Amino acid sequence: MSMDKLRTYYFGLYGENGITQFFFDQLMEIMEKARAGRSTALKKQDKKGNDWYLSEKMVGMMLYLDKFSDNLSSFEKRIDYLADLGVTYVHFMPLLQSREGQNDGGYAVSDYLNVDKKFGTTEQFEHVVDRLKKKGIRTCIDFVLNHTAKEHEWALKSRKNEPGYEDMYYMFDNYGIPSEYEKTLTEIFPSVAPKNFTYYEDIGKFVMTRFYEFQWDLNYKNPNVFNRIAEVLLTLANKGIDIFRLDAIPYMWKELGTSSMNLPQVHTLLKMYEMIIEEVCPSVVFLGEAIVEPHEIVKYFGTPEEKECHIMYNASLMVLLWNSLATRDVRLMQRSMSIDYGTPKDGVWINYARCHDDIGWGFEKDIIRDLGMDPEAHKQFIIQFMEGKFPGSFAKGELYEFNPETLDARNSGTMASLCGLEEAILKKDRYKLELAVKRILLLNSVIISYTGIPLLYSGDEIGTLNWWDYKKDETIAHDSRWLHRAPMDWEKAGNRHDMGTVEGILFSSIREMIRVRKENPIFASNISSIPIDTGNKAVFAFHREDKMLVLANFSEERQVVNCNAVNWFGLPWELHDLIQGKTVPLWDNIVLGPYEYLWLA
Ligand code: OTU
Repeated sequence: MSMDKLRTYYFGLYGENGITQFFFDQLMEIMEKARAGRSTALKKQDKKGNDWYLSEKMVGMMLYLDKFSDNLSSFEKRIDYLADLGVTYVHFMPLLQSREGQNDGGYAVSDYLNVDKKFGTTEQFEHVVDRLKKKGIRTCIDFVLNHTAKEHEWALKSRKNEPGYEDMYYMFDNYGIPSEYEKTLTEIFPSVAPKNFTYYEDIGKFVMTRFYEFQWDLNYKNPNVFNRIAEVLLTLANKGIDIFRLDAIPYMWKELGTSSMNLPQVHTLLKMYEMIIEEVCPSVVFLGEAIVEPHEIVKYFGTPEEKECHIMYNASLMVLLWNSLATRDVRLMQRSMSIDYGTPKDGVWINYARCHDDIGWGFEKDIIRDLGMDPEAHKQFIIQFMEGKFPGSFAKGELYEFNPETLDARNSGTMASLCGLEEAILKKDRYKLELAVKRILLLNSVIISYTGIPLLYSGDEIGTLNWWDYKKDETIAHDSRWLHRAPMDWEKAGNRHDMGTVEGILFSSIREMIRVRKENPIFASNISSIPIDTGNKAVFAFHREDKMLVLANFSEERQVVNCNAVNWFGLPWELHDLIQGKTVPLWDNIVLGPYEYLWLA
């Protein structure tokens, strides 16, 4: 049944002709081979399906292997650390073989089928996946499918026009078509990698390079590319990977005269890949990476009948959390999060506060105007606040992709430094330190309790500060995202059970939130979070389908919430805070201390 559908989509995209038939037959063979190669253990896992990703037990951590533990063999010794925190899935940032020198943190893959030699061997990786699984931890890897390194075998052979490698990339003999494309394409890295094409003198060709020059965009208009990526995907899935993070999916299809982002054909490609995994390895899920407008992000879930990605990044919540901290005003978050973009019931959000990328300030402009503010002026405020330049700002960060003409920018920085920990330590200010710790915990309290999967960024659980040393390495000094890609400080991590240290307070408090979450089915991803207007602009509140009420004070002042504002289930006499264990009377005003959060049930 689903193969008929796959066929329809495939021929719909590539045309009803003999060539398409040839590649479709080839795809069937690829799938057949992968099915045969799937281990008994994985087949057993497949029988249980893939709804495991909806569980309240899901808690992720993303990490760069080299930053976290140098390599795969030393990683094994760190598995207990992850288990101690309560992590149930690990997202390995790009670990497949990437090009030498600059490689955008591994996002320039030169061999999809092997783990980067600097980390160890592919067999070692399979062993790690197995060890993790035995500890109840699933594996997620980055799958960079929009582009390859220019040194990838496919690219090298395409350069020489070898048979079987034609048209795998966007290559042009002159600047005619590229110049037409440039009219409507945006620049993704305007300052460090401007424009979207690169001219290579030795072959006399212009190649589409939307990201860095060394990242060549794959041409999905060619069914050969579709098939080869399918083959890679299934081969990796057979190594026991549970979650594929599909990188940069909005860019996968390009059309002249368009922005070549979020085009309908991208959705067709993703639907087909989903049908393929559903058929061959049904326990595997896709995490889609599309940091675009919320109404576009939601489309990447597909529909219940025709799924695309099972999990998507909740970029809006992330941006709004930082906005709320800076302004001490949660109204933009409350209103934006109340908009129903039509998330399907089995579409799950990844809730995160920081990741390896910059923070780009995509807000709902109409709501900002409605709140009486000017969207452009507000954006300038937040950019300067996060850089630490705005008077009174607690944050310490850097600009990313600053545009001197428009003054537009994104921001870099670690969670701790953006929350004020770096400033507090520099100024040796105990009060500031306390507030910074509270801010970090507050952000965690929302991402761990809000509907979706919480994803921690390695190092944030012990308050890692900005890594200014990246400026000393000339291969990365131009890219401020490295400010928040610090090596793990294992000495500091050693303090994680010592409540007299910042690391101890952060680690144990986050661990406790994770523990509570995992024990309580209220936190499953099919139970929605519904934001509530508390009447107090500093307090964010939401309920989880009447089963739980969460309150979070985004200011350093004591705040009072009128109990009638949260009277959503007939107001019981009192509720209990799942974290602090205290009883909160609901017949009276609710008082929250500075940055306090309550998980009331
Ligand atoms: C992703 O990000 C990765 O997260 C980055 O680390 C990579 O550099 C990049 O792809 C290239 O592989 O533009 O600023 O909507 O947000 O794909 C980051 C998707 C990016 C983009 C995203 C991209």
